[in-house]
Amino acid sequence: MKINRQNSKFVISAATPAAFINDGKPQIVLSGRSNVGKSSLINSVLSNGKLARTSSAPGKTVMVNFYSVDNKFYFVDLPGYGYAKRSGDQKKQFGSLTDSYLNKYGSPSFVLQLIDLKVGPTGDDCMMLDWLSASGIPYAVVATKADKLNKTEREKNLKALETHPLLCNEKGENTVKVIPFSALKGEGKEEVFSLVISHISENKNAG
Ligand SMILES: Nc1nc2c(ncn2[C@@H]2O[C@H](COP(=O)(O)OP(=O)(O)OP(=O)(O)O)[C@@H](O)[C@H]2O)c(=O)[nH]1
Ligand SMILES: [Mg+2]
Repeated sequence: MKINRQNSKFVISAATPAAFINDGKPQIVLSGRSNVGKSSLINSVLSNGKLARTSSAPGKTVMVNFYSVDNKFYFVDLPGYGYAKRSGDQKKQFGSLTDSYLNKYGSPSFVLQLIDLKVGPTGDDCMMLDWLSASGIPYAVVATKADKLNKTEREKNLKALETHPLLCNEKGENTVKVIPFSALKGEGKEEVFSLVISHISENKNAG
């Protein structure tokens, strides 16, 4: 499938489930804690530095943002979880918006679950991984900010992630793809894009 990444645009910031897009086109979802690099991944993979708003202050993405890629699929940027400075009410609101999208009113086709390679999976990340494995939605893990680690740390943390019980079967064999990624260096962006395209193409054939 030929996709022109240059032809991508922001479509809508959904603050309520009524504003979610449900037009049958595949929706590739970015999930992960605040500041893990979800918006940066969208910009990097689409080679469009300004498309998704990023910030060193966590909690930038507070609504469900839809980006159309060449009119063929959407990137869906979910609000990050685990941001302590939000008020209780805000946390509930963001949590419920994400919950509405994933569980009820959204149309997730494929989830890219982002985990900071240096930090490793947090409690919230594990909850998401647990939920994903039960959801039936296909997903992969993207290990972000790989540029922050030296070679030894990187190998060690990648291995720990790939052998994490939530990413393995009962035999301890890895079952969920883990892609090392750096928005800063551009590492992994073609692999992530290929994965997205192959998912979309497969579904086209199936449907
Ligand atoms: N070193 C490094 N920094 C990165 C990378 N990706 C993102 N960052 C930085 O991490 C910070 C957060 O990035 P965002 O892309 O805004 O993170 P987010 O997951 O969208 O955050 P929320 O919108 O708050 O949920 C920014 O300061 C980015 O510049 C990376 O690959 N390497
Ligand atoms: Mg963001």
